[in-house]
Amino acid sequence: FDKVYHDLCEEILAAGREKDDRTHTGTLSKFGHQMRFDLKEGFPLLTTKKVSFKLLATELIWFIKGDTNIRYLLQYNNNIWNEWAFKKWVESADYAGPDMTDFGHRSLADPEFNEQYKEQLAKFKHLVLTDDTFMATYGDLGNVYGKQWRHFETKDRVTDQLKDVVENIKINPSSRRHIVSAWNPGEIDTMALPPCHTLFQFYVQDGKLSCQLYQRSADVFLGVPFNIASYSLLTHLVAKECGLEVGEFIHTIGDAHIYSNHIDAVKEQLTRKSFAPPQLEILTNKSLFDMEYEDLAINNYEAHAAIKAPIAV
Ligand code: THF
Repeated sequence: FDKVYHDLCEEILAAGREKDDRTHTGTLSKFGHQMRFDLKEGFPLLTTKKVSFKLLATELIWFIKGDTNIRYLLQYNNNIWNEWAFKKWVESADYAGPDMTDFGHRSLADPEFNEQYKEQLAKFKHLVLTDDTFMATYGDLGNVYGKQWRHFETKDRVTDQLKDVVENIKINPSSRRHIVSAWNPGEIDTMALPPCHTLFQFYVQDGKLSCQLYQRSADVFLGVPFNIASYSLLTHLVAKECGLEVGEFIHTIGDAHIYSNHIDAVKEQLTRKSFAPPQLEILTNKSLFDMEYEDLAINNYEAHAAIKAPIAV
């Protein structure tokens, strides 16, 4: 599994083109790439750096619940969506603290500012966790994944795409329409961040469920290891719900990029030798829709140390 990922990194390092981006961090980028992971061979959690199963599993369960508020994530000490909620807060009229404009870049460049930023972020997290009114307004990321998967709004109806797709896999497995789209053109401007993993499709053959994701934009060092494991976990959960075995996870990417400040980290990772992949264990017979993090376990996960790198905001 690691090799498939390393090949993508190597291709981008060797042939990626320099490209400016929304965050003005600078990237090396390749357009159009596909990776395949046979889920019968184990669970694709990378072993050449430690990837936190807890963080990606709690994020996936948060999507499945249809939740878009970061309070749930914070309750699991999961901070991966903080920056986007924090940005809405510090840009709002209710915010009265020190100026946080461009906090992503400034916190890296200016140690004194970084202290202020950490203090404001800690206050923000505390409010989201303890103040229900504050949480409802500023903990919410808008119409992001959870909303679109479970309550996709069109002119005169609301569609529970995930429930429908699960029902349809059971009733008509050979259908070519097992699709969930997070891309809702009418609501893009109401999201903290337009969805990076845009659309996914399930496919059933020989009693095995496969899943293909189309991801429009992929942060190869920080995001992609999460995305691979997250959609593989989703495939396992949906397969179990539908009484199927798992097949493949196919990851198709549009703009696959390595941020300029991740290049050394990627090179370090590429020198490492992989271990055998771990296994996923689902500890319950609960429905997919009632699943909690505590119902999942990763066994025999042997991995090299985590590698820290800054997130581009
Ligand atoms: N924005 C950017 N620039 N990259 C992304 O990957 C990304 N996401 C989500 C939304 N916006 C994005 C958020 N997902 C980490 C991992 C996934 C994220 C955000 C951050 C991250 O920093 N991971 C660290 C560990 C962090 C920790 O321990 O708290 C890591 O080393 O893996 C892609 O969907």
